[in-house]
Amino acid sequence: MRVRNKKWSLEYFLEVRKEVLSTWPTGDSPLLDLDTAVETLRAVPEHKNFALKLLKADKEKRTYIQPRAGVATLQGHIELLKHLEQAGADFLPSTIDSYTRHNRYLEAQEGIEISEKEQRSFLNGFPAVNHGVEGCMEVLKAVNVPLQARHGTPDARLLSEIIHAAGWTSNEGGGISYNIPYAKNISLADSIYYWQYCDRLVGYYEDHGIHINREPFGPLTGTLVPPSIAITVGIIESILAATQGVKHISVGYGQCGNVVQDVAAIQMLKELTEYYLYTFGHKNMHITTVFHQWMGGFPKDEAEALGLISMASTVASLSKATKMITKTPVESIGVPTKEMNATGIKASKFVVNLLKDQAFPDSQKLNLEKEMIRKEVTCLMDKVIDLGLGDVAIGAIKAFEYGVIDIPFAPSKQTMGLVLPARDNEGCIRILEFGHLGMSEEVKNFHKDKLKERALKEDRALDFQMTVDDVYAVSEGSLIGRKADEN
Ligand code: 8ZB
Repeated sequence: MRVRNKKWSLEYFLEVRKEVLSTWPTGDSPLLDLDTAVETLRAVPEHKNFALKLLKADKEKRTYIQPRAGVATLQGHIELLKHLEQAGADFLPSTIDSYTRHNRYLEAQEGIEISEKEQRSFLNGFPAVNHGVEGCMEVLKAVNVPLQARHGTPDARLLSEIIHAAGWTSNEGGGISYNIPYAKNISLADSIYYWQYCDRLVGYYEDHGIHINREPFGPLTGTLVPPSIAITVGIIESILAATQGVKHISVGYGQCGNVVQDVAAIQMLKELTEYYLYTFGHKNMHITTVFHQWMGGFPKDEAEALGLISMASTVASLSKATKMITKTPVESIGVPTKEMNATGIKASKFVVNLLKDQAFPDSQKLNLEKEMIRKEVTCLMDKVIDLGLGDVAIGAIKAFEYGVIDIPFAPSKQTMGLVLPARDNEGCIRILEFGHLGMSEEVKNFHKDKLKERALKEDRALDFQMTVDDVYAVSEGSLIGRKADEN
């Protein structure tokens, strides 16, 4: 197997780099010379450095806010980001379009051209590769907060080169989290290899004294993903990144809906990521957390959507997540206008500000959820480490192959797809069908008992229908997809 969790040698990295930069004309820019890029990044002021601003948020114990946003043209994108900064975004994104995510730069180019002609975006994001280092630099120059690329790209090597050389100091993604939820049949070995490259690039910059943040995509499919599965993937990707020299990592998590479970998950996400990194020999790491506002189906009504956004903001604040990714009142429709995007930011920021001096209190219930997450993650990580004989790259690939790690509702054939989640009587996400998931009998029994409690309460069968009802429940105004008469 060609993928191993070993740091790439500089020679090997530079050899592959030549090939990567030759795949599209913008890879030819003199700004991609590594010495030049180091100088560019060194000149980025502290307040526009993603990693450093996150450290500040972490110190202040505040939850900073970041939207998603991206359109096809350079001018349109700059205007959009300025608008969102004005609305209160602490960090800015550039959401990358779907053609670029699949390395289809020719079609992205056509998208830019028609968008310029028609004066509206014909792409669902910002095609950073086509705009090149020079274009991405203009975007950074136009704003006063740090910039990150957010996408869903299995092979983001050229994209990563371009954004970092332009001074963007964060990149979202990972070999698992930007494959399984986003692609149908790209091998995990390939996507892990591509992301080792992206991480090695960041490692190169860190070796030259430049701090760049990396963020595994925590929510995965965004649909009833049990917290321990999401956290395990974040830990694996953090270890893979740290091996390549990454120092600043934000691990993410998508809101599940039960407040206690969500707070427990954010706390354990940080604690367990730090624990495993330390165990694997990575000492001076900077770990922060990201809370994603509800990633499942949204209510159509804009006021209801804002209610959901405000609830998410409450939980993110109380959990002390370092950053929160916002949604908008038109989530159920599609890509938001800049005005709607700003509305989501303002509502979120208002709640976060009100709650900035409060934290969720310790309780027995919180501790129980935290301990369950610890047990579950330990089961999965033990299996991954065993399967890879200590190598988490090999272990992760095998774990997915055997279904020992399995992500529900994914389009990818690279995950078994046997796991079925459902909510318990208080709305915590539990596991109804384990498939081959590597959990202990103790864990399985806990989940079964919790789900039985709910089935009993509703006088219904414990079956797939429960999962289906739960998938749609939030968009219809309840957390738990109870039998119709109990809603
Ligand atoms: C996995 C992320 C899905 C979310 C939003 C979707 C959804 C996608 C854009 C965007 C603003 C864009 N999203 N592309 N939001 N501008 N270009 O990502 O609406 O909430």
